[in-house]
Amino acid sequence: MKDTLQDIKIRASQEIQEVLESEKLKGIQVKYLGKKGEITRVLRSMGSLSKEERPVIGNLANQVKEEISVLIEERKAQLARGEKAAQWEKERLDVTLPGNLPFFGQKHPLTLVMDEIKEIFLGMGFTIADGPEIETDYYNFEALNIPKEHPARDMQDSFYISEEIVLRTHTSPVQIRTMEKVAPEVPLRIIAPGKVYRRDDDATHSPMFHQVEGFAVDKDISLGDLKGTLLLFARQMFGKELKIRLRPSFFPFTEPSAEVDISCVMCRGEGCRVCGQSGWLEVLGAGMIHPRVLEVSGYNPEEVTGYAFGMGVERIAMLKYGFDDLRLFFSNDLRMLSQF
Ligand code: 2NM
Repeated sequence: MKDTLQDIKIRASQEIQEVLESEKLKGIQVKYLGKKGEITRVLRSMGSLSKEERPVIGNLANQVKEEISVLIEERKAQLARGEKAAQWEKERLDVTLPGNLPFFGQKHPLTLVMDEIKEIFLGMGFTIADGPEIETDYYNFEALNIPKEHPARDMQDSFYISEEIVLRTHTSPVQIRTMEKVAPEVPLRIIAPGKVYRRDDDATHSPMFHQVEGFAVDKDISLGDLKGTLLLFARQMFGKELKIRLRPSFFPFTEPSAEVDISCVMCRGEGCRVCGQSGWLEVLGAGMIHPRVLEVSGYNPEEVTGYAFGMGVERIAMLKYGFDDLRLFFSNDLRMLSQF
């Protein structure tokens, strides 16, 4: 029996060492130490032993049982350490790896041009103002000296919400609202960028488009101030060498009024397809603010004067980026958008 116990001890310790998964240790424990295990079987068969041998074999059996138990516990702990390490290795987080860069998108070309225009005027001391896109007839037309019979007031040309409420057709109402708030304080230098709405829809007209209008009010503001300001703007926007010219025109809210041309950005004034061989591109409308507009806004036209100008952002962007169809700006085509 001694030999049997020795043999059990040797086989058990060998099996325990060879086991690679802690799960399988349970099977070994049952096989040797369980109720029907090998040690138990030896203890049960001790009836055949002599009185003297019984305690000797009993002690030895308990000793072997204890030893196997200890070996199992040790091996269990050893395997658990290894399994934990393997788990950690599998889930290891390497914080030095480069991250996954998310898709950021980029600014729309109209936003880029709008930002650039704002930046230029901010640099010249202008402040940015905004106002509602849904306007009253008064701010959109009446205060701007646009008479009842003017074609802009026709349902064919403007989007009406009701008889008195209209989608603004220009950002000029922002200028009126600003003057009303500030008058009679001077000087005043404001630009009003934003969306405007007109009932037009073709390759060069969209029912929604963007404008930046600006104005200055002070004592002794002259047409020369206007021309100098617009020349500085045009040169920062399109190039140092360029020239501008003012041609007589008409707007109800300015007197005198002018169309402002810049020398062609494609041919530098030589004449080409873009400028229709004239060497000039029309990019702005401008003029001296009509005395009646100053008056309804709270200024005394005997004491102060002002200039005002307005430009279509889409037109500027088309010239800057060489677009020939304005609908490209609004078609959400990533082949175009991803180039900016
Ligand atoms: C233009 C052309 C000329 C303009 C006038 C005013 C106001 F409110 F001060 F009278 N704001 N903007 C103006 C003048 C706009 O756009 C082509």
